Amino acid sequence: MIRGGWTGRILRVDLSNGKHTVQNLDAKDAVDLLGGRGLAVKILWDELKPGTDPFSPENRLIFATGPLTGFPLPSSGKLVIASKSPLTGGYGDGNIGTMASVHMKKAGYDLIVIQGKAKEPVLLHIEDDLVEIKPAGDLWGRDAYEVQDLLEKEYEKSGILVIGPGGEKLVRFAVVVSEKGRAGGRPGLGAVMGSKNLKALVIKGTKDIPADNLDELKEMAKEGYSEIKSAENYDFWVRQGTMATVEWSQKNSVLPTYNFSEGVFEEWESISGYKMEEHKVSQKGCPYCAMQCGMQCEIRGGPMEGEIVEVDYENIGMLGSNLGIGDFNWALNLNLLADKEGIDTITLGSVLAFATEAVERGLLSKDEVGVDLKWGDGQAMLELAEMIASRKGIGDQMAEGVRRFSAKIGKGSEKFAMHVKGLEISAYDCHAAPGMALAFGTSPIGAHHKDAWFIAWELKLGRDLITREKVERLIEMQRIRGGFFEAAVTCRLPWIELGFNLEWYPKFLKAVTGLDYTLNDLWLIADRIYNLVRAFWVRENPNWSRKMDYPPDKWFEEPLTKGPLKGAKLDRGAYDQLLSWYYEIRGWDERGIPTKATLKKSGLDYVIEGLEAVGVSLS
Ligand code: PTT
Ligand code: SF4
Repeated sequence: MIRGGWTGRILRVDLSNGKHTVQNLDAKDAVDLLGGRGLAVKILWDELKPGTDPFSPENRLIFATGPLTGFPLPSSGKLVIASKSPLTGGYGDGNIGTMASVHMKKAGYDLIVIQGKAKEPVLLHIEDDLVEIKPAGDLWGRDAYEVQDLLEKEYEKSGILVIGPGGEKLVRFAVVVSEKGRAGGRPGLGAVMGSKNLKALVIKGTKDIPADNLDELKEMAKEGYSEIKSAENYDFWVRQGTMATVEWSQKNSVLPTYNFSEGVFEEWESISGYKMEEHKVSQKGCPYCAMQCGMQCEIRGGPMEGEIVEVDYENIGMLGSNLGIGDFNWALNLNLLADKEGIDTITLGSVLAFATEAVERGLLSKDEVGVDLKWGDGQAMLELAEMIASRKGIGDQMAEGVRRFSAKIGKGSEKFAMHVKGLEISAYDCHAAPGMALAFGTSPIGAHHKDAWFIAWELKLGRDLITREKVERLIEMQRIRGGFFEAAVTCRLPWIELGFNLEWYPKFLKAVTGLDYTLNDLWLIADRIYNLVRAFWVRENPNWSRKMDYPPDKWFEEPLTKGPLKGAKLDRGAYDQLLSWYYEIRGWDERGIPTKATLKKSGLDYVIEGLEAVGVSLS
C-alpha cells in the first residue's frame, strides 16, 4: 500500500477553454513508473494521436515531479518538463532545478498537464487549490530575467517558470527558465509553452506532503547530507562545479572544438574552471542541495559587461571551444543572451558552429549570413545569436535547429550537422569514443548526455574496446541516469560526481512511500520507461530503422587533426557491432524496435496494439 510520496493528484489545465480539473493519479502507474519521465511518457503515449503537431493545442506540456520531490532530501529539488518535441518530433524532456518543483508537491500535485492554447498571452497562477489563468500581455516580449524579477515582486515565496522571447517566437530549441540561471527542456519545450501563449507558471504550495515515516526520513537525510559533505572531492566540486570538466575534457581529447572537428582547444585554459573562479562572485544551488553548483560569474567585457550569469560546462564547451572562442567574456555574453532569450545553449553553440563551418567550406556566403562569421569572433556570434532568438534574417532558418537548417542548405552539409534524431549533441567529442557515441545514438531524447555520460566509464574500460561488456555497462548507466534519476526526479550529481551511494535511494523511497523497492526493481522500471519512450518514437516514425541511432558522418569520415589522438575517427563496422549488441541486450529487433516479448515483459502489452495500428510489424 502506498503511504506517501505521491500526492495522488494531477492538475489538468486546458488553456483553450480556461478550465481546469484535478484528476487522480493511477496508483499502478505511480508504482510502475515512479514519476517524472516515466509518468510523462505514459501520458503522451495515451493521449497524443500519432502525428500530432508539437505546436498544436492538442500537444501536452507536462511538469512532472517524483515521489522524492518536496522532501528535504539531498538534491531533490528538480522538475521534469516533457512534451512531444518540436525539434525532434519525438519524445522530449528536460530536467530543471527550481523551487517550482517543491511548491508543486506542497500545493498537492504530482503533475501539471497543460493542453490547448490561450487566445492571448497568459500566466498560470496556482496557490494550493486556487488555479487561475491571468492575462500576461504586459510580460510578452520581455526577457526571462525581467519576467522573473517582476513576478518575484508580485508573487512572494513562489516557484516561477518562464519563457523568454525565444519561446514566444517558437525557436525550436527554446527552453523553460527559472530563477535566472536554471534552464530545462532542450528539445524545444519553451517553444511548446510559447505555442500555448503561456508566458509563465507561478506556483505556491503550503500543504504537508504525505510521507510514510517522516522521522526516519529526516534521520536518513541528515546522514546523507553528511556523506555528501565528507566526500573526497566535495571541496573542489563546490569551487568549480561542472566547470572542472573543461580541463578533464581537454586532457581526454573530448572538448568539442570547431563544430566537433577536434577534441582539444589551444585556448582551453582561458575558458577553464580556474578562469571561471576568477569571475565567480557567488554561487547558489537547487532546493535542498548541499552541492551548490550554480556558479554566478561577472561578465567583464562585451556588451553585457557588469552583468552576472550562471555558468556550466555544457554552456562553455558549446559557446566557447566549439565556436573557437577563447575569450571567456564572449562565451559569458553568449550564455547570458541564451538565458535571457530562453534558448538552449547547447543547440545555440551547435547551430552557430555549423553555420561557421558552412561559411568556411563555401556553402554559405557572407551576404547570405548577413554577418562576417569566423571562428573565435564573439561579436559576430553574438549578433547572429540575437538574430536567431528574434528569428531575423538567416536567424529564422537557424532557429529551426541544425537538422532543418542543413536540409535547407543541402550541398552535403548534412554530414557536419551535429545531431542525433534532430537534437544537437552535447559537449563531448566522440571521434575516439565509440561508447559515448553509442550513448548519444541511443539517448531517448536525441543526442543528450543526460542518460549516459558514458565517456568517464569508457575511458576506464578502454576507449578502443569494442565488446559486449562495454555495451552492458552503457545500459547499466542508462538505467541509473535516464531511468531512475529522471523518473525519481532527483539530481544525479551527488552520485556521479561525489560517489553518493545508490543504495540510499531505495531507503529514501521506502521512507516516503512505504514501498520496498530494490535496486533491481528500479532497473526494471528504467527498462519499462526506455521501452515506452522508444515505442513513442516508433509510433511517430513507423518506418523506423537503425539509422535513427547513428551519430553524424563527420565522426566517421573526418579524423582529428590535432592533439594526442590525431588521426582518430569512428569506425562504422565497430559502431554497428556495438549497436547490434545494444539492441540484443535491450530485447529490441535489428531495426531498434522492442519485440513483442520485450514489451510484454515490461508490462507494456497495450503498446503492441498502438504500434500495429500505425503499420509497424513487431518481431
Ligand atoms: C540540460 C542542459 C545542460 S546539462 C546544461 S549545463 W550541465 C545547459 N544549461 C543551460 C543553461 O544554463 N541555460 C540555457 N539557456 N540553456 C542551457 N542548456 C543546457 O541544458 C542542470 C544541472 C546540470 S548543469 C547538469 S549537467 C545535470 N543535469 C541533470 C539532469 O539532466 N537530470 C538529473 N536528474 N539531474 C541533473 N543534474 C544536473 O543539473 P535539460 P538545470 Mg537543465 C543556465 O535542462 O533540458 O535537461 O538540459 O536544468 O536546473 O539548469 O540544472 O553541465
Ligand atoms: Fe542543483 Fe547542482 Fe545541486 Fe544538482 S548538484 S541539485 S544541479 S545545485
